[in-house]
Amino acid sequence: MSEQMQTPEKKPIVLSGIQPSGLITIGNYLGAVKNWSEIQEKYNCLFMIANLHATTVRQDPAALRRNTLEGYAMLLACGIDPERSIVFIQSQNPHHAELMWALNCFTQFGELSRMTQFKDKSAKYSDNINAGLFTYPVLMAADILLYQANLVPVGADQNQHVELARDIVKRVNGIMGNVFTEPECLFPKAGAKIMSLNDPTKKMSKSDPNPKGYVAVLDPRDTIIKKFKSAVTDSGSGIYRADDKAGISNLMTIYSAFTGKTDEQIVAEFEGKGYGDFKVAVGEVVADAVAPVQSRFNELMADKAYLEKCYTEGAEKAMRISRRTRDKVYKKMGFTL
Ligand code: ATP
Ligand code: LTN
Repeated sequence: MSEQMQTPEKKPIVLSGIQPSGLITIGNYLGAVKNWSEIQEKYNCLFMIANLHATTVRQDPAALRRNTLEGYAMLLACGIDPERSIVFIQSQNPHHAELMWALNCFTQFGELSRMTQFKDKSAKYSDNINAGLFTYPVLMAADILLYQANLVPVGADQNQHVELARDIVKRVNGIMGNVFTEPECLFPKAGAKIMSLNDPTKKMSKSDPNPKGYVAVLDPRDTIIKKFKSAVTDSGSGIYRADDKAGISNLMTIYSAFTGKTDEQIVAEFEGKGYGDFKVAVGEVVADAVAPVQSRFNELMADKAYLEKCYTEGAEKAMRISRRTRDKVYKKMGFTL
């Protein structure tokens, strides 16, 4: 545990973030945000809207501003409590970009070239392979290391980025002495990787241009059920998990994550039933689970002054902690402060 964060109780420090690159999906919810709200008692938590990360892909500024506010409201609607956790918007704390510059100088070109997300996104956005897309993991390392986070609750797709942050810590600590805490991933028990509904070999992604691939937490009930009904599955029958049943396996993961039922219980429940029955059941369970989140979200969006107060205070609290790390590193590097 770092001696740098003076908190009332010495609980481990948690930091995570989500990009405002679209509407939060049930993949983000199960892989990350639901878990965040559940661990607030146990840890000293910081959660942020990673809007700097979002611009590695071209964004419309008005849409980014709206998605940032909606993303923030969504974190609170999902149960993150701004009194217990520090909830802030990344661009409101300049220390992130400042520490990133220092860490850039301790990160190798070869390491960044190996990042799967960089390879995927540069294939997907081949007309805009910008330097930000390449150094994205360095900014993510800065996010984590600024707060001396011990744990980073993310979906499985972010493991490689957290591993890189650990490598940066070892390198910098080796050169400058003990400046950073080495972080570890914290994966949810169920739902660390939810796949797309129209291609179960691909991860569900909120920036998927085809909205049939994802279910947004804010999708209306009938849209949710319709999307599950048209989810791509194989031509076989029977509800059970198997390698050649990626679609059904993904639906089982979703059903299990929302109901807490095990695979055996699900198999028994749907014995003798068809894919159609199962898809409707999954849709209903998901729609029921997100309904209270949707109403809380609508209440929050109707009170912009409250949201502004929360994110302004969140940024102040975040900066009070991150300034210590930024100053320490800048001094050690020989930068005049
Ligand atoms: P984008 O489509 O813009 O890349 P995304 O949907 O992948 O966005 P992020 O903002 O990159 O979402 O991720 C936020 C959090 O959600 C991360 O912790 C990530 O691991 C988790 N996450 C994203 N997609 C999934 C998924 N399909 N299953 C489980 N967790 C996920
Ligand atoms: N890259 C992450 C979002 C993110 C993040 C972070 C997660 C940005 N900064 C710091 C954990 C810790 C993603 O989910 N794609």
